Amino acid sequence: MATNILNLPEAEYMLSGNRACAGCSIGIFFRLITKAMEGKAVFVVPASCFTVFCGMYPSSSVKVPIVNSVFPGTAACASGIAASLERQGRTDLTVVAMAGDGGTADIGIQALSGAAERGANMLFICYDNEAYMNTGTQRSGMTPLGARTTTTPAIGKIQPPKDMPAILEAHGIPYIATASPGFPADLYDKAVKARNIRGTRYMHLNAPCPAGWHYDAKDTVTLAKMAVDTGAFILSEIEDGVFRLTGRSLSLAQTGKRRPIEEFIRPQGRFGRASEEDVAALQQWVDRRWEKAVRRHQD
Ligand SMILES: Cc1ncc(C[n+]2csc(CCOP(=O)(O)OP(=O)(O)O)c2C)c(N)n1
Ligand code: SF4
Ligand SMILES: [Mg+2]
Repeated sequence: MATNILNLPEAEYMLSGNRACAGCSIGIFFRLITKAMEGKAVFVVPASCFTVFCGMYPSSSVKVPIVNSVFPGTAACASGIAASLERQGRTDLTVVAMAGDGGTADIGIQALSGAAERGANMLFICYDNEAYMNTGTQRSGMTPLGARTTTTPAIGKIQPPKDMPAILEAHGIPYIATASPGFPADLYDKAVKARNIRGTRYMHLNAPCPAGWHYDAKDTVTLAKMAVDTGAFILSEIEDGVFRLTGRSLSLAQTGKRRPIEEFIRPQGRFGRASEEDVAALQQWVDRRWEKAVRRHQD
């Protein structure tokens, strides 16, 4: 039976009450990922909103072990834990490094690259809320073109974000996936698949953030869906080097019913000063990536 939100496992690994802002997407995908792991995982987490979400010892909002690592060393710490568990024959446990975009694409990138090159047996998940949110919304290497942050306050960021899945693909790892909290079954299925593969696996999650993107907390899922419907975020997998579109992105490629980027950015205050030209530049960037992804899927 295909996975849908009604037949997800019922066991919960999150407790009620955590320190995230109202409407934060972290709780949505962490809940799905822990269900996919059946709670049999050790999480390694650097400084980020996710650390705050989990709480400070001795209180916690989660039922799985969390190791807090130094900011640049998440993948190195996870590799060491994976090697130690392997030595002890604990093949039942998955090591999941989970970092923000700053902790993945900027500050954590050398440790991640080293671990991927060594083939460390771990799942690295980047939840991408597109800025350094925990410290007050500073620009990161993943902040999109035109988005205002506290360090790009006037006209917004003038560079497009890095392509992290492409960077990981260049390491030749066996599994890479992108996923969104707006499409929970797709996210859950990819986490299950990643769990069952050996070596370094990478997932990149779109992570809407009401506090930093400046939208109403009730609209997180709507915005997550809109990111995919406009092609600003593309759902895909790269398995043993073979790229394919998945879920909603695949059906959009088949129907040609992708929405204009304006519908995704207008509800967000961070794009509040975007001019017609800025919107056109962003649309062009989205179109180029979309067309490349559709061509790759068809190859
Ligand atoms: C080496 C180091 N530099 C800076 C910080 C301060 N710091 C803590 S959390 C954070 C932001 C993290 O951003 P990101 O990884 O995107 O996660 P998010 O907060 O957005 O969830 C920063 C800069 C730190 N703890 N350690
Ligand atoms: S700042 Fe954003 S990512 Fe961080 S807890 Fe608040 S809503 Fe979540
Ligand atoms: Mg971030």
